[in-house]
Amino acid sequence: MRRISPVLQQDGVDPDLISLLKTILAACREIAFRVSQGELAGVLGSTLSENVQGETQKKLDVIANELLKEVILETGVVKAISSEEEDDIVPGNPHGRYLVTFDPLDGSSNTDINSLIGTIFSILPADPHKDASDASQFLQPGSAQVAAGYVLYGPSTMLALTTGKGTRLYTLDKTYGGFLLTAEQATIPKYTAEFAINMSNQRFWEAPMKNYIADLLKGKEGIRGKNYNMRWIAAMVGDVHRVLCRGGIFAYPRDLKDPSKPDKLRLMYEANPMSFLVEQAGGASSTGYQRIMEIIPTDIHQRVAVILGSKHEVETCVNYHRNSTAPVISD
Ligand code: AFP
Repeated sequence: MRRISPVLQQDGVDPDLISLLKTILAACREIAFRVSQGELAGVLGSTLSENVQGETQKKLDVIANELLKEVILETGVVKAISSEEEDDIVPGNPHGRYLVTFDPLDGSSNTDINSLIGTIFSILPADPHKDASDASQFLQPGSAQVAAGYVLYGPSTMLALTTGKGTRLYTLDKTYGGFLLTAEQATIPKYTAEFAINMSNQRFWEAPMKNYIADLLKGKEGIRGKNYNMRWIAAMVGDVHRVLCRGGIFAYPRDLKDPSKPDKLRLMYEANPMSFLVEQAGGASSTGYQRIMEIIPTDIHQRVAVILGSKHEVETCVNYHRNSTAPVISD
């Protein structure tokens, strides 16, 4: 089985980017170890602080954030980082060629129940004309990403990675200490009969999503003509991993439960990197109204509605958004 460096070299990836990715993965291996120690390492439970998103920080959120921040800034190739757990961007080397955004621990509420969590990261090119402390340098569309990935801390620790030449899956070999290539090309099937959505928000969704899910629930007897199954891990990283492995549609749509916060997932830390991985695996990703990777961000902590996964299913859901009264099913 092949290690990461030769695979990336074969793809013609910039050596500085390869060494940056390896540094991020070294931090993730450390996070994987702390996660596996659980209560023994005293890392479970919450801190007394909140992050900029107004969410209570878990101890592991803080540990993972500090680990990643420190090693990424030490590489010397990074001009600045932006983390879900930091209020502001953190400047690095003024001459660095890359910007890194990350969610250090996605699904952190799962830590207390020993369930799936992960680290999501995205790498953007740095603009040589902007100052390292200028947050506007991060406001690039997802289509500008040069690499994106996640490390899933599950029964085995897995990496999904893209540099724009397909999405590959790697598994951490704890005996050797590195990630080994275990799926040359993740391929999301075009068709699916599985959806992932938090159904408890149903009454707060917009009409197109209500209509789309209502039609899925009608099963064989309804307009979709087949029975659908449902899954919900409450960690996007786990739900997207399932989609990469066997297809499906994952959605966190806009809802009016808290009108001051209609969208939940973060564009730069979650939606963009996951959209890049999903599109590179043959899937699709949209807000319902726009391809996610085409959104020009206006704020580093911006949130968006997310619908991603099997192409036909995402396109069908988008069609409901185009015409909320007459559902259109693409073939
Ligand atoms: P945390 O990282 O704050 O735990 O949030 C995880 C998440 O943003 C995303 O990974 C899940 O899909 C979603 O929240 C789960 O949300 P619900 O609480 O609605 O299940």
